[in-house]
Amino acid sequence: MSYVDEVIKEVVERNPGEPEFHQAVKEVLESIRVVVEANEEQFRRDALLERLVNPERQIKFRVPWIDDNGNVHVNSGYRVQYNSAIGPYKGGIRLHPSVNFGIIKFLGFEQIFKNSLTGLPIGGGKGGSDFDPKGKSDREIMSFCQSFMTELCKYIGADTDVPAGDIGTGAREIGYMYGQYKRIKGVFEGVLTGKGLSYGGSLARTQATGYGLLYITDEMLKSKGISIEGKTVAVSGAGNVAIYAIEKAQQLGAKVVTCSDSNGWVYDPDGIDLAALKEIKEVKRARLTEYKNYRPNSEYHEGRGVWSIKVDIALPCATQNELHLEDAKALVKNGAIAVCEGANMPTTREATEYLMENGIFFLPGKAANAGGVATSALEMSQNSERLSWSFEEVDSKLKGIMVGIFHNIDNAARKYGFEGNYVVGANIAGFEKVVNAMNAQGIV
Ligand code: NDP
Ligand code: 2IT
Repeated sequence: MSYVDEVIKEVVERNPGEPEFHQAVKEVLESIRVVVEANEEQFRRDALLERLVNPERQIKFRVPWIDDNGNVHVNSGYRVQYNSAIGPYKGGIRLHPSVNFGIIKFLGFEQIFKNSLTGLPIGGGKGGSDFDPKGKSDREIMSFCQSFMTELCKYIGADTDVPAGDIGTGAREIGYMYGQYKRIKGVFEGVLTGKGLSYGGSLARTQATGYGLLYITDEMLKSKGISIEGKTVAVSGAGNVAIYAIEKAQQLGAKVVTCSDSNGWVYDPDGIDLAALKEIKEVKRARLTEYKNYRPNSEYHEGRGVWSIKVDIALPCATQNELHLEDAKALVKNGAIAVCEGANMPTTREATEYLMENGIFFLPGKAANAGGVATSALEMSQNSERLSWSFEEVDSKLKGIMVGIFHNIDNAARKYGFEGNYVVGANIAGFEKVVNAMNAQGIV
């Protein structure tokens, strides 16, 4: 059995019941097979792949908190410090009832290669809790966040591990967590990113993932001689990534006709009304059923279906495994040209293969959504020098990074004979820097 297959087998056997983690490891290791085979003797000797797939450290802790009626609840908190070869652990905190070690490990593993692709000095990590923020009052959110940070603060720091937002964690949660960290540790340092602008946050971090997704999509299309202007776009999700993906797509002259949340989806043939969407989601924290009150011509559908609309470009921006084989078939049938992942691993393996086999340009999340963490790294730089850069400065750096990522993964794919396969290109390009650093630092 080849070294890659041996390690995949071991990961599946040793991590039972964690299908998302298996999926992420399989995709990466199979993509880098050509590099591993060229160095098989040395990699085996140094157990390079075993060290890559086993997190440096994983922490699970109890999070007790009190609701508004005085009832005590206990959730689980997680932090996986995956790989620090190229910098301090960096990655978001997900608050969602589905969170378990398998989910956090899949996200942390992806984060290693994504962070490497940014070209900035950040290692890979991820954290979260099975706490469900939906329907909770501000005070309950604060109670949870303070308890979560009371334990997490023992393991993080500006030079060791720097968490940020992800599903269920936005500016409000980061604020409460930051306040508690500062109170316990007594230091004002850049220990979290995605902070508010008045206490060390970076301009453009809120927009960064969505904007970055459009910058790299635009660059990829340009490389094929295609303009994004006038194209029709389907977006899934209605959170941080989706909203700012829609905003930048509209600024670039595209028409976005869908968005979704976990209950249903909206089709607005005239183009999504972004001000209405922001008010529903960012101000009222309400459901998408409200969208019709603002736009009587739009349709609201319960359940799945966002990929059934005829569009040129699909941007999945909600969650993992949300774009299935049947969705890929519908997109191909409807003449789509590109699928670019704003979320982490939103496209199933079978759907990804079907899309690429049918000539769809496919940008994987670890390249396409890297703008968020890249801008987090820029926030860390600003915190270190105790300065704040202008929106234009951060945004132009973000754009440069996304354009750079596209050419880096495009070149890596070509170099190894997989021209146009950006999954292979992203995994190899991300891996090469990490492996180089791991080799230089010895068996640790
Ligand atoms: P938000 O919490 O702001 O929004 C998530 C959106 O996705 C909501 O509309 C939510 O609907 C929907 N959603 C979440 N879980 C599910 C589910 N199981 N089924 C259907 N819909 C779901 O999160 P973000 O926008 O920050 O994150 C979205 C994706 O982007 C995630 O995969 C995240 O890991 C990834 N990402 C985020 C970055 C960031 O900077 N925030 C950076 C890079 C990637 P509902 O409200 O009903 O739950
Ligand atoms: O998946 C991701 O890259 C994020 N949730 C952002 C992580 C970060 O540290 O900004």
